[in-house]
Parts: sequence; C-alpha cells; structure tokens
Amino acid sequence: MKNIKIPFILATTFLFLNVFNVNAQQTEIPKEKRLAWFKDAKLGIFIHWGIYAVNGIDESWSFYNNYISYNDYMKQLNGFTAKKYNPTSWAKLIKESGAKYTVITTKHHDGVALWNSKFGTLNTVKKTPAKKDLISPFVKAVKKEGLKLGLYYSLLDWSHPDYPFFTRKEKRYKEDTKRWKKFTKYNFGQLKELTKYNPDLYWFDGDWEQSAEKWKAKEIRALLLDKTPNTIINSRLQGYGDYATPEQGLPIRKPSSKFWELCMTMNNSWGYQPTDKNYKTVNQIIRILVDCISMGGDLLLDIAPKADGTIPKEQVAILKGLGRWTNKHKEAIYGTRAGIPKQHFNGYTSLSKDKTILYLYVDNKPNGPLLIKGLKNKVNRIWVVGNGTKLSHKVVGKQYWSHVPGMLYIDLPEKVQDKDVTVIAVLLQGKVDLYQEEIKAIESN
Ligand code: FHN
Repeated sequence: MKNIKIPFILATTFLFLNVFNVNAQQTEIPKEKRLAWFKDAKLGIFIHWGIYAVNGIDESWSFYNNYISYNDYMKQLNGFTAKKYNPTSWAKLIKESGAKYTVITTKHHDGVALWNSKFGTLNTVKKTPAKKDLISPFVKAVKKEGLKLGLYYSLLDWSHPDYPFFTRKEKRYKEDTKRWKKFTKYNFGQLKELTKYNPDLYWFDGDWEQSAEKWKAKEIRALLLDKTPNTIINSRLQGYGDYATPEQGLPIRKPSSKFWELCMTMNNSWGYQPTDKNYKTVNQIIRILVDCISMGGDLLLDIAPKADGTIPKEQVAILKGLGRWTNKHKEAIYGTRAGIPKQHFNGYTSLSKDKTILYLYVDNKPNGPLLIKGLKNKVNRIWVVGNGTKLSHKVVGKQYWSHVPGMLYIDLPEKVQDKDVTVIAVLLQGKVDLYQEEIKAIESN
C-alpha cells in the first residue's frame, strides 16, 4: 500500500497545478511591493555610453536623421576603447551623488550591445578595441555599493538586418513576417541574456515604432517577471510597464501615475558631446530634484561617459555637488511622499511616510517669516534639516470661537539657510490635517 503513496501525491499535485492553472510564473508579485524601493529612491543616475561618444555626436539619431552616413557612424566602433573604464569608481561616484539606483544603456537604437551577446556580432567584445563585456563589471560594482541596478534596452534596432526601419529616409521592408519573426527571436534572446544580471529594473526605450502585439510586449513582460520576479519595468513597453517616464520636461503638475520618474540630461545631450556646454547648474538640478520629490516622483539624471570610460569633469562636479545636498538632507529625501497643495505653502513640500512630518523646501532668500496656512494640526516642533536648529514660530489670526485655523509663521534666520535649498521639518501632532473649506462671513463673535 505505502509503495503507491508517492506517485499518488505527485499525480494529485500535478493535476491541481494544471486544473487550477496555479502557475507561479503567471501570478506577479504585487506592483506596490515590487516598486516600494523605487518609490523611496527619489534619485537615480542614467548612463548613456556607446560608440557615439567617439565622435561626440547624437546617439543613434545622428545616422537615423542622416546627419552622418550609417557607415561613417559605425566607424566609431574602431575608436571605442574603454581603456580607462573603471566601473568601481563609477559606482562610488553614483553613490556619492545620493542616487539609490542607476540605469545603463546595454544597447541603444544603433544596435551595439555592451555585453558579449550570443545574438549577432555587433557588440563591444567582437567589434571594438575595448574587446570586453562592459556590463558585467558594472553590475558587480553597482551591487557592491548597494545600489539598485537598471538595464536600458532599446526594443528597436536600426542596425539589425531584419528590423524594418533603418533611417528616416530608408526602410528595409514594410511587412515581412519571416524577417520580423527572426528579429523578434533576436530581441527575446538578448533580453533573456540580460535577465542573467538579475536587474532590479528594465528600462525599455524605442517602443514607439511597433505595437505591443508586434513587440510581443505581454510575452516580454511575462519572460522578465518569470526570470526576475522582483524586477520592475518602465512605461516604454507599449502599455506593459509599471511606471511613467516623463522625459526632459519637468512636469508642470503631479503626474497621474502613482509611480513615475523624470529622466533628464545634465546638458542637452544624452551621450558625450564635448561641444554641448549647456549644463544645468547644481542649484538648478537640486531644485528639479526637489520639484520631483514634492510631486512624489523620482529624478533619473543622465551622465555621458567618454569613449575611454572617463566621466566628463563637469559631470563629476555636478554629481559631487548634488551629493553635498542629498547627504545633508537625506531625511527629507528618501522615503518621503508627495507634499501638500501649494495653496497651503508657497513652495515645495513633502511628507514623511507616516504623514506626521511636513518638509518645506525653501529655494530663495525669504523677506520675512515663512507662512503655512490652513494647517489644522498642532505643531510640536520645527527644525532645520541637516543642522538641527530649532526655529521659532507662531500662529496668528486664530479666533478662539472659530474652527478656521490661524496662520503659522516660521522665522528662518539667514545663518541657517543652505546655499542651494534650505529644508525645514515641521513635526505635527498626528497626521497632516488641512483646512480647505471656503472662508465665510462671520455671524457671531
Ligand atoms: O531616442 C532615445 C534617446 O536617444 C534617449 O536614449 C532617450 C532617453 O530617455 N530616450 C529616447 C528618446 O525618448
């Protein structure tokens, strides 16, 4: 009797799994759980590194837009040496900036892979003097620094012989099921290779040229979440992503998506372009970061390494300047949530996760005390983040017989102000409670 026990158990388990389709791969880890680190991270560093750094021209677009011939663009392969590439120093600098994650281009639209892909031969190992996989050592360094890892992958590939588009003027074909199938197989093959790095985030790009069905976006999502179940996927997978990716334009109002990230260049170029000196100042970048924090989002700030693997000195200086401010104000950055409406405080704000601390970000020299209006909470304490100075404050205009809150004024002496953005913490009695009724005529005193 006992000899038939095990096959019976196996049979019933197999039956259960099939009948109820209890397939672990098909039940995603809830988005809230997978994106928890992303919601708290607030700052990431984007890295656009590729052969386009050799001539310092637009990444992929320079040949797509016929600024340069494809063949001349590809001659840059011969100059991509990575001879001073030091991923450990990159990871340490990224950490010093205060970033909690980083996203590197593994393959841009030009189809040049930065790892030793078995699909095709257009990669830095086989076709450039670098002669090495540049992704693996970066992954190792990033994980050693305790940063989250993002891999950028362009779905479109303007170099691939079976991809329909080539340049703005030339198409390889309009419809060809056989060639498209070959290209899809290539994409899936490379994506499966990338899962081996166990990235925390896949940053897709270039999804605009085909539909979700053509990309097999649903199957791509299933593959990635099967191989790396805790990972997250950006919005650029034709509707099968997890979070929104506004680009180069600081959102005017809070994005509708609960999870979002603004990706932005330091100057006007994604890749290394020495002629592009239009750098944003550290002060401007800090204020852009604060704006994103106040709206509950992340900032993914781009750097553009040179062909030899060194990071331009202007970009190193910006990352270090950013790090000064993020390190001083960490409690008012990581883990915060979107702030209160601007009608209550004429500036940027955020809230602690438990909503009992209101953070104020002051990016100017106030002419008098700061004003918060419509705050129903009692205030327990107010201090300057990063130096702990307690600030004097008082409520004026509160009528004892009225439920309308008074106006809270906070003194901010010049000597405690930060040279970029001063942050003030307001510890509330209980969770933030705002008065938003219309103020009416008074009928009794
Ligand atoms: O075409 C790309 C561009 O080169 C760059 O990589 C940016 C980064 O977000 N993404 C695409 C444009 O949206």
